[in-house]
Amino acid sequence: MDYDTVRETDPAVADALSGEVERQQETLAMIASENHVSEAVMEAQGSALTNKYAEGYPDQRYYAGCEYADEVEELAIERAKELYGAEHVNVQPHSGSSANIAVYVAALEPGDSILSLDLTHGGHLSHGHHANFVGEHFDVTHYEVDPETGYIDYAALRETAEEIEPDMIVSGYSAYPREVEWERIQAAAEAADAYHLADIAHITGLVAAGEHPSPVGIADFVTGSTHKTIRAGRGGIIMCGEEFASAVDKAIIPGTQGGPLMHNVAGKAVGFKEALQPEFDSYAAQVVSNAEALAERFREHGYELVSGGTDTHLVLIDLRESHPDTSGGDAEEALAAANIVLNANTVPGETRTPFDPSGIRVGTPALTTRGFEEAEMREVADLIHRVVDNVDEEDVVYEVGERVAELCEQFPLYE
Ligand code: DSN
Repeated sequence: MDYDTVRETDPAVADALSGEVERQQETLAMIASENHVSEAVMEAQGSALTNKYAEGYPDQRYYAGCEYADEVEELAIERAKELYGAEHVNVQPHSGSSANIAVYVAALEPGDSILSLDLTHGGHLSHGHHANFVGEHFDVTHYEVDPETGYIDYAALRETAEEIEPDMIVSGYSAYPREVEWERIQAAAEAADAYHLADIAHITGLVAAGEHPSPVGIADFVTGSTHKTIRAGRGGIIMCGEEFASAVDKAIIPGTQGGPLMHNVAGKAVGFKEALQPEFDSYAAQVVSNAEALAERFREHGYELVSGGTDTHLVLIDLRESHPDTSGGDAEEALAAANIVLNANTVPGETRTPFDPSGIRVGTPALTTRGFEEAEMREVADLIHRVVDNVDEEDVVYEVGERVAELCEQFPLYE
């Protein structure tokens, strides 16, 4: 990946692109929403389809010359249906957030009410945070996790749903380490006569591989992003029953988007094909085992984990008990200096600010793609612990960085 052709035209950008490949090669990507796609997915995303306008849907486009765009989109849809068992799939959302917005447009009127998880408890901006367009245009109430257990408080959720009778309940989360009980949320939605949107952005790969129960066929709408655990390149997806197909398709185009990013749709098609192979199931199982190994080792080091552990690809560490003088931001910065890249994250009952919260979120999808297994994950937990224990000790950070460099060399990317 030398970007020689880019270099001929634009050495500055070529340097940045090569630098990014090197950065990914030389760092441990532990941001739970990130992954490393295959070279095949990248090639598809960098293809000539970037030139093509294809507003509309296969065989119903507003432009001529869409025969290959149609082929690629049909393949992406067909494969997504096979992966998830969905009746209807739209692969055009530019991102998970765009997918959510389209669902709101398909099902709600401005001013309608949404019940969703609070951002600091693991929700997402596009679920109705007040600083987001969704929070501004809809009447949003938040549910929370149980402060004692860190699990979704399903009983309180249902109580709130029955009390406020929202038009939509949103489930599916960005920083929630436990399995989601879709049926219980669906029951609350039915009791309140509300739509149910399940946003599986983080766990698209786990759901596809059967490592997490699927909300498809339970919730009215299922959205996701395609670049996280599913490793199908940047973008979004919407799944629903036939009864909502037309509303969802119209909400994407002309409702909220113009021309689809057909090169990204091609990446999704290739990534979905990869996810249909048996090796992907082993990958997804390893992602979860690796997160469990990580969680166990953190517990051995005395860390407080939100919900006590994980069933998924991520672990959320609350530093307040174990390291009261170290913020999530301090930890993120020191770890980045040691080439371990993760993000500071709010935790339930947050007492600091969202800019420098009390936790760190750690994910295993990208390291698992590199070939890390439980033994390596335990060592990574040890390395993180050494840095978090010594955020101001440059020598320690340097030593950890040296070991990270060895691990990265041992598990190369994009050879
Ligand atoms: N930014 C993503 C995450 O890190 O969870 C969600 O879109």
